[in-house]
Amino acid sequence: MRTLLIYPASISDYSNKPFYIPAIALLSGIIRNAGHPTKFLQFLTSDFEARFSGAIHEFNPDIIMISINVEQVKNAKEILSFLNMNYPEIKVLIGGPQSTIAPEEFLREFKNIYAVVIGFCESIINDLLYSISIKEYYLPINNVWYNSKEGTLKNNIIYSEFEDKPWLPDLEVFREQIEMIGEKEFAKTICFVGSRGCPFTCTYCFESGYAKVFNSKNRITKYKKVDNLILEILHLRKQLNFEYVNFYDNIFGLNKVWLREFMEKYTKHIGLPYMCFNHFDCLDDEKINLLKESNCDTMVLGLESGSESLRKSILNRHITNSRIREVGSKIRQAGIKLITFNMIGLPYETEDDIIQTIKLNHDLKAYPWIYIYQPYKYTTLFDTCNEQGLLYYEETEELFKIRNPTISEDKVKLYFSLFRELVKTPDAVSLVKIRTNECHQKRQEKIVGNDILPVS
Ligand code: B12
Ligand code: SF4
Repeated sequence: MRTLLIYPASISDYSNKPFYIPAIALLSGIIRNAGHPTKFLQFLTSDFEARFSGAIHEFNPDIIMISINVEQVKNAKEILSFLNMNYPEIKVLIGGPQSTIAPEEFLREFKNIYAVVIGFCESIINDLLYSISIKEYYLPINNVWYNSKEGTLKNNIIYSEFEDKPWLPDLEVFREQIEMIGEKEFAKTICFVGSRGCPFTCTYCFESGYAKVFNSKNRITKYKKVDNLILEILHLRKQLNFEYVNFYDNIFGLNKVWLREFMEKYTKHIGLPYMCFNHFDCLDDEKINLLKESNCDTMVLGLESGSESLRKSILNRHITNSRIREVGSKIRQAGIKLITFNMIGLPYETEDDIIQTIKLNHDLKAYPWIYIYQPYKYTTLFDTCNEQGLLYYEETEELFKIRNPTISEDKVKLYFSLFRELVKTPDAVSLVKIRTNECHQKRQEKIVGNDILPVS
């Protein structure tokens, strides 16, 4: 089963450089371990046809696997159309965050897709390869939906546990990419996950959509055995001399018992400095100490908005600003660098809300990552914006955007471009702030279910 693995270009590619992709490393590791050859193509631009045809002729794959996230949909769909036209005989399998949230959209649009894997793939890939090798194409495998002549064949969807054994990532599959940018550069993006899932359902995040896909009751955070995580890191370290580790769990070390064991074993066997994502509401003194002692040097935390009421009513994030300040100062005292995720241009956001976000970042002495809110289909906030008539489709960018009744798009763009400078010198806000009546529209609130949502 010769398998060609594809990572399509992203529409907002920021780096234009190849990087380590954990899902590809994992897939290739599983497939090679079962004795099948793999090859990987990462497209950095949408201009893929010549390279793709060349790779197909040279490698002659039986199966093509495409990993898709939301920013890659446009390019993934171009690739799927191209395959449909030119190589309809090759089995195409898709997976990743976007095919998990929208499996039917892909299966409906592209009849050449053989199957979609919904969620995590570790325990599935070998069964699928086996079913293809014995030409029993529609075996009932959890989390796999097939395209068949009779329509979509759906199997059960479960939020699977990590398996007891380690699945070792394959680095060899990135050989071309490593040669392109050099080992030192490639080593900077090495990353791992120790858990998956999230106990929260922030409205703008895909976790709010996954709660529907997986049935929220079963969506409890799952943890990898610490020993297996350590084995994975050691396995890659033998092949590549990376000096820094990135942990990509949604909330790293959410479970304190797991974090204690991690601290002990990571310190003993690895010890490299690392960054992780975390959550202001999930950190206490002991956890911050455990993170520091295990050599965490940077934490990335979602602040999103400095306006407590907006955070609560629009984003379903219930933490207070005083708690954020308290936790932020403990992180700083521990000597850990603090990076925050921030969004502006949120539905019903006012200029004053943006200024609160700037000031809170300043007080936290955080380095802010700033984004303009992008409503993503299949999230709860997208549905709310849609119901309230705020959405429009921007043809040129092929994206949904919001028409905000409380602030203009130009003003949001202005704050976006000045955001980092204003966090450094928030007094300069008064120079930027041009008072118009648009920013004083008062937000009213009503309660819908458990969430408090705004009325226009
Ligand atoms: C790290 C990260 C980033 C990093 C990326 C760094 C990098 N170089 O890769 C940064 C911060 C830059 C980033 C940016 C963005 N991200 Co991000 N990010 C993540 C995060 C935290 C980890 C991703 C990861 O590597 N996971 C570990 C791997 C092993 O898991 P995985 O990729 O999901 O793969 C598993 C399965 O999906 C499946 N699988 C994957 N591919 C395939 C393919 C096949 C064929 C099969 C069978 C199975 C399969 O198998 C794997 C193992 O079980 C996730 C959330 C999370 N914890 O997963 C969000 C996440 C992927 N990001 C998300 C988003 C929305 C974004 C942004 C669009 C945000 C923004 N507005 O700018 C950008 C887009 C960037 C881009 N250019 O594409 C969403 C994507 C949702 C979606 N529907 O696609 C996620 C899920 C967060 C969320 N809950 O909303 N992100
Ligand atoms: S805490 Fe983070 S990962 Fe969890 S739902 Fe909120 S934004 Fe998503």
